[in-house]
Amino acid sequence: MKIALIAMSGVRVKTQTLAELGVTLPQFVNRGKVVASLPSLGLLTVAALTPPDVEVEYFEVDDLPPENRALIKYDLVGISSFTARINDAYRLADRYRAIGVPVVLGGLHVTLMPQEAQAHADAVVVNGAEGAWPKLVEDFKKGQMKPFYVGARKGVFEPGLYAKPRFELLKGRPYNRITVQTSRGCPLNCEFCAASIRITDSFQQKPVNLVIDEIETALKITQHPFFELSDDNTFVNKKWSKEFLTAVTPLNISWFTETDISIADDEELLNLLAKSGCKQVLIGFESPISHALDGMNPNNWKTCRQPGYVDAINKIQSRGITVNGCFILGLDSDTPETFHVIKEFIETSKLLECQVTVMTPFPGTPLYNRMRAEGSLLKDEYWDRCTLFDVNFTPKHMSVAQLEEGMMCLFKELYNEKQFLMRKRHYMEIAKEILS
Ligand code: B12
Repeated sequence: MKIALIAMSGVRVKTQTLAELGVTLPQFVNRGKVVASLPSLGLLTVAALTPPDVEVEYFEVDDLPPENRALIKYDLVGISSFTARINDAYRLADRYRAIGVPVVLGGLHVTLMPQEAQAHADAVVVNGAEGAWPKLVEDFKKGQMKPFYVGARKGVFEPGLYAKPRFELLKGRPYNRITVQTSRGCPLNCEFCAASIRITDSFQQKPVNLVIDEIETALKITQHPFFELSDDNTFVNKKWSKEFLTAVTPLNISWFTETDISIADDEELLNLLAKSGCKQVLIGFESPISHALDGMNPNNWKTCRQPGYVDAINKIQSRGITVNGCFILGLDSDTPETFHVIKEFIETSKLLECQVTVMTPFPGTPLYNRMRAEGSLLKDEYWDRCTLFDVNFTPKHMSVAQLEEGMMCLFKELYNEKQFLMRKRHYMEIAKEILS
């Protein structure tokens, strides 16, 4: 038996002017090119959960010939997609089914919209593939595959459920970056968050020895890869974090991850981080305006932390770790003046990099449900606009056009060579201090 696993990868933006202008700006393109080639860790995990007597092949959808009939030789096709490309995924699934190849759909979007996905699949898997995929394959072999499987929402890193992603499926492919996951979920529980928090009941942490083993395995397959941890928030558990940083340091790798500003409170952690090969941390500041953060987290965590943003950036960057600060445009209290405030903050805080995106109601998030109830979604199920760059709702204190234009202007102001050189110069001043 042979299974084809297909990743709907790549970066996306729907709005034509944005595609032409916004995301063709220098810096944006650079980052886009680098990350666009990231493999699907979800499917490498699905592959690992497949019984060993079944052959598995991994594909990036954009590498497949337009007529995918070659894949007719596969007994089963599994497709993974995020929301932005789910309609492409459905079309692909429909094509396979039309030629008699059964299709299974899974992943973040499918978990949150299983009924929608069922219209395009022979079987749908919700939550993690752990706890569902092995059974599905066994059922399929017996000709008894069911239309719906429920995967695990906890214990996914524990024996019996955990499977080491099959990095060897990437051998010979041109990936220069590899993702490794150390945790699922995040206790901050931001209203807009559409990441792995939506497929887990509570924060789940992978034991350090398993993470190190995965990195060592990936190192054997690709030449000097740069590692990206695909966590929602890596350093939630400070004890685990210190153990991990101590264990990863001797591997001599370069890596990047996503976290929150609480790491700046812990000198010991920052020292370990600086030695560990971590080059950059991505932090969701969301807004430099305190009241704009009200109600974002159940306990207003980000509002309370906002006064400490600049100090935290200084502390982290002064260790030689750059901070990529994330900001959201179109928050409830944002007005046309907000764009300027964000630009000012990015400049004065001396962030080396910034990622500015538009507020996006992804399916299954409390934000989506609230906006739907308030009637502010431009269209129900506007999935191809769930890219973080395309506006798909009416902001409270701006028109859609004002938000789009403000975003476009801000992009031009931030993502140009002059700004980047300025940010780099700021950072080099810090770096000189570290060396002296
Ligand atoms: C790495 C990453 C990427 C890589 C993706 C590589 C890939 N093909 O997977 C790249 C850089 C290409 C990327 C692109 C984009 N991304 Co991205 N990305 C991530 C990131 C950081 C980690 C994802 C990951 O590896 N998770 C770990 C794996 C193990 O989890 P998983 O995929 O959920 O898989 C598990 C289950 O879902 C299930 N499963 C998954 N697929 C399948 C399939 C089958 C058949 C089965 C049975 C089970 C199953 O089993 C797996 C194991 O348990 C997340 C943020 C985060 N912290 O999660 C954002 C995230 C997924 N990205 C996001 C977005 C918005 C985008 C873009 C739209 C950005 C853009 N404008 O271009 C594009 C997507 C475009 C597209 N092609 O659709 C959002 C998606 C939200 C959503 N609901 O859609 C996230 C959550 C970030 C955020 N800010 O909200 N991204």
